[in-house]
Amino acid sequence: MNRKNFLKLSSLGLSSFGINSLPAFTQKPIVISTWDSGKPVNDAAWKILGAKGKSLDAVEAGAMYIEDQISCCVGLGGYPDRDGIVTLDACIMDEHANCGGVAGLEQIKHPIAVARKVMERTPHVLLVGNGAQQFAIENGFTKEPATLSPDAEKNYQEWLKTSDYKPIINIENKKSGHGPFAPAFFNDGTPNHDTMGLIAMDFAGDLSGAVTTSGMAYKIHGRVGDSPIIGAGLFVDNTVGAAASTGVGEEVIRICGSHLVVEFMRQGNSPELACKKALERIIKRDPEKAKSLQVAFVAVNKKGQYGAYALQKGFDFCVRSGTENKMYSSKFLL
Ligand code: SD4
Repeated sequence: MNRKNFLKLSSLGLSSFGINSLPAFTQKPIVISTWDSGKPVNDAAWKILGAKGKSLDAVEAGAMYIEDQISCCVGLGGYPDRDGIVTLDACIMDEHANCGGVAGLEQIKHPIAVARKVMERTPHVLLVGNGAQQFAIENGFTKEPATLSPDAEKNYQEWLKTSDYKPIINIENKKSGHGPFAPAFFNDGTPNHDTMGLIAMDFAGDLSGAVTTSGMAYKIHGRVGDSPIIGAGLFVDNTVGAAASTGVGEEVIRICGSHLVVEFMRQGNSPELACKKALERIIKRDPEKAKSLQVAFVAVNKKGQYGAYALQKGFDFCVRSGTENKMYSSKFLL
């Protein structure tokens, strides 16, 4: 940015490297996370990034932070499937394209940490169901009771009255009372979203990402969304950038969403434009259907430029770097 432009921005009170701007230097470290619940998640990741730690450790720490919030819809406090069982999905990926995931994992508090163990201790990428649980226990994780959080129990009982599976736009979002999707924040201030995706670049310039979720509430038992699937819910290419998704996972899987966002960045698009172009694929396939659902992406490139886009209004994301610690409302298409 030249001096004239810098002065122009300053006189408008705008940051020279806020949202959508392109810093001339590489902005690192940096962490970007989905939804308004991302702020404390970023803070947890920042403890590692700010101390020159690795992005892989940072994204795992951020995901574990939210999995620990038992009254939150990520992790064991999340909403159950239609049989009343909480099944968790997670994945993690580092700068070497090492990756691991778990799907349909029951009664284990930290699916993201199990995903990392799958990455580090097995020749595989994805473990599911009983096998994933058995692997977790063999690797030192404790089997937790199969009880629902009070909020999940209350909402599940309510849902059983109609047993209607109808994801609502921004389901995770805003104070809808009950139904599949409870308030954005509980009375004690605990955030309530059912998916946390975060992507980070560390001091060394290495990218990693993590996603953890209880998945769509009241799904069919055994249903797996985009979140634990590398290329759908998360993708990292250390030469290009990283992306993560949230929203109706089936639509993300159909377009290999996060991989597609990274490929659009590889073609020279900004992170924001890359997210937008991926969403346009969803709209193009079925414009009518797209009107009734939410999908959103966050992305970061190797310069630390970041961006996000959503199908619908109401998606927020959080950014923490050496120069900012903020929540932004994403642009949207429909
Ligand atoms: C899923 N993508 O299981 C997740 C749900 C989600 O915010 O992101 N909700 O399909």
